[in-house]
Amino acid sequence: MRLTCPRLTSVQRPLLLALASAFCAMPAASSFALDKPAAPPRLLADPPSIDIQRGLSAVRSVLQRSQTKANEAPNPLAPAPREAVLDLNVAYTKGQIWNPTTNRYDQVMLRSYQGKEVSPTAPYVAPLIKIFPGETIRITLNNKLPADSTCTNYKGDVNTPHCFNGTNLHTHGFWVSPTGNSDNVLVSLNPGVSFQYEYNVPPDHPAGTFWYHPHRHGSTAIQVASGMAGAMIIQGTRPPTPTKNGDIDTLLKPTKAQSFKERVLVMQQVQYACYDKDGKIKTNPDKTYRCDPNDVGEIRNYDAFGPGDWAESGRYTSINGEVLPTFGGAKAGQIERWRIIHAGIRDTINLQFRKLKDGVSVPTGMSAAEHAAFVAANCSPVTVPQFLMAADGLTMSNALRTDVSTFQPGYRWDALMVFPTAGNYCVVDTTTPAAGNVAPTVSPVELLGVVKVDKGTDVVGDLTPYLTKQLVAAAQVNMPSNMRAKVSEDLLKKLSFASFVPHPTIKDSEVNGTQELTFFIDTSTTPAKFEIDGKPYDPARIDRQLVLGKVEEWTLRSNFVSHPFHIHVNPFQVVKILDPTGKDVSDPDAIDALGGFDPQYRGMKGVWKDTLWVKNAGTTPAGRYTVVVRTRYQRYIGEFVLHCHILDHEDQGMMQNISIGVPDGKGGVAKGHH
Ligand SMILES: [Cu+2]
Repeated sequence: MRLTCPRLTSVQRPLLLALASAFCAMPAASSFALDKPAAPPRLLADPPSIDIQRGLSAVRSVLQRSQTKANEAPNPLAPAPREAVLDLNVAYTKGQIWNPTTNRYDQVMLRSYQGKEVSPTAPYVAPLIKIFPGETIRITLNNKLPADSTCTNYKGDVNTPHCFNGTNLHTHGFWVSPTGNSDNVLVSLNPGVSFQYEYNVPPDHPAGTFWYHPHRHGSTAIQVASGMAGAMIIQGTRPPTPTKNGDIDTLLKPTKAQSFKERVLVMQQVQYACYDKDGKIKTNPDKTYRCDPNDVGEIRNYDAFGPGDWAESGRYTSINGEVLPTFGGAKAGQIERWRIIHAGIRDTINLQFRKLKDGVSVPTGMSAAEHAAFVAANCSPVTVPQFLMAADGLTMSNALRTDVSTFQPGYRWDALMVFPTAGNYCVVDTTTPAAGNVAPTVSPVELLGVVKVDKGTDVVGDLTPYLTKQLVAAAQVNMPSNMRAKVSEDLLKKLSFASFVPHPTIKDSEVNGTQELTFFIDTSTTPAKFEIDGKPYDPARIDRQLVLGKVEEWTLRSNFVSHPFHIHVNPFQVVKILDPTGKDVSDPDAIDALGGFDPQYRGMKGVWKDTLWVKNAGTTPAGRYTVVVRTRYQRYIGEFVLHCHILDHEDQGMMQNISIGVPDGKGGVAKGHH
């Protein structure tokens, strides 16, 4: 077998070069596990798109008909203009999940979203919903799960997981009303209940990558861990003008030179288990979960959502419901937009792309530990860089070039990818240090899939100038004539997307208030208490009364391990992230050649997000980082929540109610009188 050394297409650090030459020098015989047969490729597609009835097209068809039959009345059931209407059912679904360790599908029965669009072979990812700014989306959610007395007659602690068959819907990252029949997570849909949500997505809503999932306090984690999550994409059609920023989608439209292929990836961690007759989880001698051929995997309760349990289970992160898939349709030199969503709850994903040795396929029947050995032996240590262009759906002011992108639960990154030459590329979840990981232990290396790249135009040399040149060429074709020069000049300045950033930077002079928040897990009690600011969640308490129109600086900390902070409605902008010694690790230039930077925080300064890791390198205040963000309370009033996005922490109390009210003119909130 002939081995091809990876072409060094990017600026590489000396250490990586040394590793790469060692890799190239490796004899073919050291390739791992070549005696095992190759796994059948499961080609990955985007999640199935849901069938949306659109008012505009419905109106158009009525109009067309009226030209021929002038007297025909319009269909009263047709959606109104600018409405997108769809149905989602929630039910138990029998399906299968590929198990690379046993080299067969495991049968499973899990709560899931159902519909004719959902793939019968990969049902544990919800359908993709694509809409436009200015549309009203009506989603009828039908809870078809079986009756559950812990929803209707619950007497226990609100922070003990319960009502596993109760549900509701959250549009994560949407900038819409949090109340009434909009993005209101304080409603509960008990089994048998249907409810129509109405999301009025304003015409000035940013385009981008968002997602949806259940958010009923008490069952959020068990449902999301069953695969109940889907991508929600707001498609951008607004070009930038000299006075108004536009959608980056208008730059990334197909041209003769570039297709700008888009992919949607929903990454999930479905932690199903099979039970013996005594109700115990079946395991292998190495403690990984075992399902025998006639078993049906389930997620019965929260027992397995503890620290380290995900890695111990031996389960695999799935992408669009498939484990270890092959990504087809890529071509050398083509720029692709990858919309990547972390919809899992129990593991941090550190994504890397590395060339697979020529002639090597992924063997079947590898254990989790063997996966790490396979990656070490066969995936080049030289990474294909990712050019991150949107954080949590929101276009960034500059592309952030990185060898590894860190996904915490709830995070999204849109990455521009260019595979320089034909061949196969490993999609790797590389190791995470304990403080950077949900677990919180060092996470093992996992192979998530393989990208098959066909022959195209090879890119020789550094990818940054290539990408810049291609984007400038696209700007010449796709941008309005009065914006071509400006957009091109920006791109030539370190890949700046200045004309596409949706929210203006919050200046020091704008800030007129402060908030502080501290996560904590009190392990001195049994069960442990999951707290924010010293208190577990109380549905009857408003933890923060905020005033519409104010702009506040929030300081976020954790006194016990790390937690991803998520707030509904208004996104926030990162100001600084100080490590325990007071050093700001969010600067884009906080790099040194030996990895002396924090990959999950580098370049976060100035970035807009809705979910952010609040790190503590230990279990006491001494290990805590100080995360400073700013946010504007704009347009929407009402009660909503902030919480930890390790969703079993949320279900157990790591959540607060907040309320935004209309100002009374005296610094407080006006109350109506009757
Ligand atoms: Cu947490």
